[in-house]
Amino acid sequence: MAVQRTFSIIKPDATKRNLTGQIVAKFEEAGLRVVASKRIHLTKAQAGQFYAVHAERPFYDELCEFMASAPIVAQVLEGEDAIAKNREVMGATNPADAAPGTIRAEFAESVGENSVHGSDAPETAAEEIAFFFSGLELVG
Ligand code: 3AN
Repeated sequence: MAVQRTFSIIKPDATKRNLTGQIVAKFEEAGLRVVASKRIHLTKAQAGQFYAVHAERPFYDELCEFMASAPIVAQVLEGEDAIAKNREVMGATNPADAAPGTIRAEFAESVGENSVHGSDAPETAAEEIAFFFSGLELVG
């Protein structure tokens, strides 16, 4: 399996509870390296643009409101099989279903406020990285 890059967000529920370091430690323990990172406070419109793929879902408005409710930490993670590895470390979307030791099992508050986002495929990883980071920020 080749070295890949994936995109990650540490969500508002986690930044508010000062869990950024503990979540980054989970990535690093899994062999993922943070090659770009920025803490930003999205507007609701920016959150809506990022999650446009979910625009028809019933939770879309709530999701955009939540993502704009406090700062997030947007990151690019690099490693062997990084996309799948990150999804594994994150755990299932609903923390009630997340495997023990995963980020969502340990930290997520609900299916909506679930502490982290991670790209689900190489195409979305490339799009999501480009949404948040310019070429100059990706020399890592
Ligand atoms: P994942 O983030 O695990 O890939 P998706 O892509 O199905 O999950 O959902 C994107 C985001 O939408 C989730 N991380 C979560 O914050 C939110 N979400 C998903 N399902 C629900 C739901 N039933 N109610 C509220 N928010 C949800």
